[in-house]
Amino acid sequence: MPLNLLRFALTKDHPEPRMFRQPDRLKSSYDAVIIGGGGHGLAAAYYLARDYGMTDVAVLERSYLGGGNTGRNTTIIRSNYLTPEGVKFYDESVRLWQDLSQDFDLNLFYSTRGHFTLAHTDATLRTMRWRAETNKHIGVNSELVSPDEIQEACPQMDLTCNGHAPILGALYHAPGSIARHDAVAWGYGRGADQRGVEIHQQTEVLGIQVKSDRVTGVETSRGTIETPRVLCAVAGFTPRLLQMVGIRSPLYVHPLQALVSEPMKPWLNPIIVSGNLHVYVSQTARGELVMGASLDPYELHSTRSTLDFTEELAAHMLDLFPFLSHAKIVRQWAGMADMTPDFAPMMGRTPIAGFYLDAGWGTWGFKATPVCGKTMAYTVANDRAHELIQDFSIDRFTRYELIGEKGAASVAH
Ligand code: FAD
Ligand code: PYC
Repeated sequence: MPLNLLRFALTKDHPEPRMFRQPDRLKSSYDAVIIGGGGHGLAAAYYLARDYGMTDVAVLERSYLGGGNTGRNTTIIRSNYLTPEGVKFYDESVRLWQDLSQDFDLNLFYSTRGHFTLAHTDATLRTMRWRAETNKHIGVNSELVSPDEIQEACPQMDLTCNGHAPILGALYHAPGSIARHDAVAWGYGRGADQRGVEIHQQTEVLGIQVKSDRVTGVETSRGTIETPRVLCAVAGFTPRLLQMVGIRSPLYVHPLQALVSEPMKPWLNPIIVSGNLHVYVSQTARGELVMGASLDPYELHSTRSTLDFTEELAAHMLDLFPFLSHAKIVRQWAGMADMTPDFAPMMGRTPIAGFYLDAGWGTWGFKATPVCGKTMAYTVANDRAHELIQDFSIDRFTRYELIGEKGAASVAH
């Protein structure tokens, strides 16, 4: 171990500044409280402070920053969705991602790789063509490509999939990217903190006070806070928080698992997704293969991992990449995905005045972190839904105006 590192470890005074302050007490009131210190809550805090000068804001996190789905996701960023509402929304997010490292003065390892969604059946190919046309119409770079073009971009792939699921083509989305998830939480957290927002970790919201259908405060594990505005950005915990304010929603929570291989020399540039095989993979700058699959097929509020998942995923990966049969898996984990029936988010104002919701992010919300922060900050500051999220309001379910995004939300469900 280098001497400097040892010296650093043994000294009590660590001179490096922390990413953000750790205030030792909560105030008795704030202009706004954000529940959830994941990417979405922190991004909203950052834009509230930066764009609207709202700095008397507390972010309350029951555990540690980014420890929820933000730090558990596989970081695929893209805008090749199916519905015009979705494509426009995610496209704005992809635009915002471009400048984030510079805005934060922090390397987010944003890396544009190109994204292939493989089609192994005629039906899938038809959906890919539909997506490509919707995307192009809105100005998003997506196109249908042939097996030869896939093979050229990824010579290691067995396009017959061991003979039992031959690849017929793919949707190719050149802007598809990956990034470093923890750094996104740290960047937004530090930026919010530098502008005066207070970030309180190990602070769980246990109750939300409502009088005459208006939010008045929150009860936390460290005391009660008065506030006229609460933004709830808690992903897989959303049903519990909605219960506190008596709002019903059609959300259901399923585990979503992922795993990572040992580091290897770079061989895979693009991101590869196969809905038919229920598998996807990308290679990080460190050389690890990050892999995932579909949701676990039952509702469960838990982050446990299973051997079933690993075995199935490995089998499908070997269909695509037989040469990986000796690769080692080094870590496995799960997050809790807050799923909506139409695979689109639930965002904006709610029937409780001053209570705002950023939820329904299921398996697809990391890429939306910047645009959610921007649009939710606008919504909280103006008490009016930003135009990009108007179609995602929670009352669409009572109006039966769903946004059918299932064919494009992530892998297959
Ligand atoms: P989180 O990051 O989960 O933050 C919510 C926070 O709220 C948590 O830190 C939690 O501790 C806190 N909290 C909960 N209850 C309370 C309370 N009562 N009081 C205080 N704090 C509370 N999306 C993509 O776009 N691309 C992908 O490739 C992708 N891959 C995924 C892979 C996996 C395995 C998983 C699980 C998800 C994936 N997602 C992906 C989805 C994405 O991770 C989420 O949609 C996104 O991270 C949600 O961010 P968030 O800030 O809303 O939630
Ligand atoms: O949203 O692209 C996505 C995704 C892939 C895997 C999980 N989510």
